[in-house]
Amino acid sequence: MDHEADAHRTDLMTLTRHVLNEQSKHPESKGDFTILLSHIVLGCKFVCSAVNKAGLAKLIGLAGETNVQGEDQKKLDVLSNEVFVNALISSGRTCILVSEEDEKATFVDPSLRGRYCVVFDPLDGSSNIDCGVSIGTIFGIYMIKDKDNVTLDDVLLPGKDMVAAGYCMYGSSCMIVLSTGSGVNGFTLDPSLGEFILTHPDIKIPTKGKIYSVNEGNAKNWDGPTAEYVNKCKFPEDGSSPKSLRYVGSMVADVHRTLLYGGIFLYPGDKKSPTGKLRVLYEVFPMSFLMEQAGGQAFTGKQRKIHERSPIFLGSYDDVEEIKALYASEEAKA
Ligand code: FDP
Repeated sequence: MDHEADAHRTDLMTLTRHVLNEQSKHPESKGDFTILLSHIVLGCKFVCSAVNKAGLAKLIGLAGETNVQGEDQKKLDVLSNEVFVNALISSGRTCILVSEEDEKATFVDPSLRGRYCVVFDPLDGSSNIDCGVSIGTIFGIYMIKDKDNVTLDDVLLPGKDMVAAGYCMYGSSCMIVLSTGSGVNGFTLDPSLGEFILTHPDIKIPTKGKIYSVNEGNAKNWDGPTAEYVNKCKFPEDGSSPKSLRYVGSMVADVHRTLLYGGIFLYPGDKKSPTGKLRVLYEVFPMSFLMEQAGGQAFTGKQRKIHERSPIFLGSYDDVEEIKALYASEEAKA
């Protein structure tokens, strides 16, 4: 009998225990962040259960509405948004919420206000819902100084000002990947316990990877540096092996694989959509925060409106360095 492995199995590091441990390093902390996070975790568990039952519960299909991005809303998108908004407000720790599904930011009633602003995409990758492919929730958290005087500017801040960011992936297993600004940790839901257990401590992305991830169907509209970079992935000039292409089409799944295996994820701007597709506040910034915390890097635009989009290139440090150099030399020529 492997007693060491057994001891490991009986001393479970749950997400809450992990965050409480972190909290104890800050004696001034009152536990507000831990409470906020436990409400986010509740939202993730609810959505995970709804995603798993979607076929059975007839949740698949359109809800008959169009969201602020002009996309058809799925029933699960609507449900997930409601669950997260309610969970975040009832935590009593939030003051402004920005959700992909709501046109306007939600200012929490002063009686329920706390010091955190949460920006989130409750169910990202919705075109993959109906075929059972991995989807996820993405979130970023800012902290404000004065909860009694809040304006939209309190969430229109650079991604580096986030105090935490993470995502929950609803895939073959349900996983939360979280950074509170000192590294990245991954927690897998044990359905029998209903708890997220630390399974991927201190995730570090490999410095260079063998995979590139991009929607190649948009190639005819790409700009020079993106086209050149992808060409180099396929036909390397230095004698190395070509990179493999993997593209799920769910940002959470593509970023998760990039984080664990290394490589690069690209959603560039192009002639048709100069600012790309992915949203700055609740897709680009949180994922960039996680990448940087894991030792990788991200290269983004700087838009500052709540539903603004931006090109994004993120992943292994060396791979992102290469595409940055191509854009820098293009800029130098201009
Ligand atoms: P979806 O449209 O399915 O919601 O942000 C939306 C997103 O998915 C990302 O999750 C994904 O990375 C990207 O769009 C996929 O876009 P393309 O279909 O244009 O490749």
